[in-house]
Amino acid sequence: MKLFFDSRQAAHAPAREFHNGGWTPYAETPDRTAQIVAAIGNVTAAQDHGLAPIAAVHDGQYLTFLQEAWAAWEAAGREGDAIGYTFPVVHRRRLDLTRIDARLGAFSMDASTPITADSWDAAYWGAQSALSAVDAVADGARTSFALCRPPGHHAGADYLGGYCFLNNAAIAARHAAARGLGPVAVLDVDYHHGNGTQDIFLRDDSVFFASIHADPRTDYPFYWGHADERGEGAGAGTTLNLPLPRGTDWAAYRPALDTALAAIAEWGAKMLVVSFGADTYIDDPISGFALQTADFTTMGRRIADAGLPCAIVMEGGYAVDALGVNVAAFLAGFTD
Ligand code: SP5
Ligand code: ZN
Repeated sequence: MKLFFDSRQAAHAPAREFHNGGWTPYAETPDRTAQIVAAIGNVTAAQDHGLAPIAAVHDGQYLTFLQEAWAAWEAAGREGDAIGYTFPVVHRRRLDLTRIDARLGAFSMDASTPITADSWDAAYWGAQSALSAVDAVADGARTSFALCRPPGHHAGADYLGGYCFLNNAAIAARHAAARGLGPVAVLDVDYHHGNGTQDIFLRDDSVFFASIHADPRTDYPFYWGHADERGEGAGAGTTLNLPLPRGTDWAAYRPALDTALAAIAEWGAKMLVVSFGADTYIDDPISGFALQTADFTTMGRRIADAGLPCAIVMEGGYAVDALGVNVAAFLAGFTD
């Protein structure tokens, strides 16, 4: 299976994040990609598709903001990584404010996703990796893997958050549909709910979104991923949320995966984009599920057995020492 990656994705390295009222070292580190590359090897360079397939998902003003934010932060004389602190949760009016702090707030869902000088390039090339993985499937591969970093599933059409800037899974899904591979379903098996992907496709009946994740009553992102969110308008019924309690092990996880795969088959998907997070691992430092390394192979095999061409995009996973073996274990389920 081909692994798509560009070394520019590793340059994004925020120092710290705001969590539970204090600063803590940033969990989403460049070492994550190094561990995965070391475990899997054989990197295929991502091809540059330009901005158009990214702009097919993301708002133009948001993309401009992402490209300008670091320079504006630096010009304001700030030290360290750019981060917002005021969020227009009630009135998301487009006031076109120019102060960098106002813009950071307008385009963020949290204060734990700092922007550095290298963030735009890293996110851009992560998206190109996802697009290249879709191309591999369009060109006949059964399965391909995009080592996306930074991850993507918390980023909405016009907001960053949860360590994510560009929604790689959504960009891949739209590109797959444009290449005639659809109808496309996105299956999100990261520990956290993929709120950005859900938002992007909430009213869109052309993409089915299914997510298995920690109950948002106890876990980030709290305000999305509850079982009663089923899609809206034309997209009613094309979103499926399967929240599970902390402590969930494979025996409890498997029925939810079967439910998601059955719904995807029933809907009539012809192509699958998998948002894969290894943060469901028992030793993940910021998460609370209890999957073992061998369970990832079983999970991969069950997804493969659904019989759909599949582009896998990397999301979370913060037990860095085990990340390479866990990703390799998941991918092995597709090839064993
Ligand atoms: C892609 C993804 O998995 N994003 C997860 C974002 C979760 N953010 C909320 C939890 C933050 C916990 N941060 C602990 C940092 C320890 N140094
Ligand atoms: Zn996650």
